[in-house]
Amino acid sequence: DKISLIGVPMDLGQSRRGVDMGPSALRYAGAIERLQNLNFDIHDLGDIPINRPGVIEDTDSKLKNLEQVIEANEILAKMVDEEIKKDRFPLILGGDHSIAIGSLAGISKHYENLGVIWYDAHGDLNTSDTSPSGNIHGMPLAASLGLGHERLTNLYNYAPKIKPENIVIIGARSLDPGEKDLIKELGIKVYTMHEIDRLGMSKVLEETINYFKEHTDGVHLSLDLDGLDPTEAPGVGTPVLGGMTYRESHLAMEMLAESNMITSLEVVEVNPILDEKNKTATLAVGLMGSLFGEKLK
Ligand code: DIR
Ligand code: MN
Ligand code: MN
Ligand code: MN
Repeated sequence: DKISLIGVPMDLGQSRRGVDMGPSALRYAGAIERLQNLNFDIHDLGDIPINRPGVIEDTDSKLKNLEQVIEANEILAKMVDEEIKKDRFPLILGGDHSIAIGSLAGISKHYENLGVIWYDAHGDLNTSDTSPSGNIHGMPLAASLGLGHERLTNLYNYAPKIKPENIVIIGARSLDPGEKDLIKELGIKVYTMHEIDRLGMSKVLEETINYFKEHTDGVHLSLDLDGLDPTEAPGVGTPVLGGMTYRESHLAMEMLAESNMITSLEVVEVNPILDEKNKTATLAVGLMGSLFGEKLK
C-alpha cells in the first residue's frame, strides 16, 4: 500500500504558538519508520510553507489570520487531491485543526459520501458568528458542512464538502453553545464522553463502523490529540480533562484497522512546546501504528 505524507506546520488557527512544530515532533517520534516497518511505501512530501504574518493578530477579530489559513489550506487541498488521483493514501500531519478544511477539500471530491470521524474533545463546529475565540481551528467541521465564512466554506471552489449524516464525533466534552445548537439542528451523531463511559469504546466503534458501512464510500479520520486525556496527551493547546484513555484510543484505532474502511488520516494539535519529552507525538505515532494495522500483521 502507498501512503503520501504531508506536513502542515500551521499554528495560525489558534493562539498558542508551537503547534507548527507538530510535523517535526511526529517525524522525530518515528512516524515514517513506524509505517515503513508495516511495509508501506511512504512518500514524504515534506512540509507546506506557511506564510507567517508580520504580527500574529492577538485581537478578537472574527477570523484570526484568515488569509494565511486560506493560503495554506488551498495548497494542502491541491496536494491531497493529486495524491488521491495517484491512488495514494493521504496522511496529513498538523499543525492545528484548521488544516482539516484543506484536507477535506482535497479528499471529498473523490467520494459521493465521504464519512468523517472527528476524534476530538471539541466539535469544531463554530462559525464566524458563533465562535467565542475567532480561532479557525474551532471551525473546520462547520466550514466543511458549508457553514460560516464564504472564504472557508468555498475553499477549493466547491461546497459543501461533507453531509451532516456522514459525520461521527467521538470524545466531545467541550462544546460551545452554538455548536450544541448546530448538533441538534443537523442531527449530527456525537459520542460524548458520557456515551463512551456508558457504552464502552468497543460498542461506540462497532456502531460507528456499522453506520459508515451503510452510508459512506470512504472515511476520513481526523485525529485531534486533545481527544485523549491530557494526562496521556499533555502536548496540546486546549487540553480538556476527562478524555479518552490510551487503551480506549488504541482499541478505536485497532477496530478501524480491522474494518479496513479508513481512506485518509490527519493527526493534529500536537504541540511539542507544551509537551513532556514528546510524549504526545510518541502517543500519536503509536496510534498511527494501530490504525495502520500493527496488530493484524
Ligand atoms: C473552542 C475551542 N471551541 C473554539 N476549540 C478547539 O475556540 O472554537 N478545537 N480547541 O480543537
Ligand atoms: Mn514509491
Ligand atoms: Mn479539533
Ligand atoms: Mn480539540
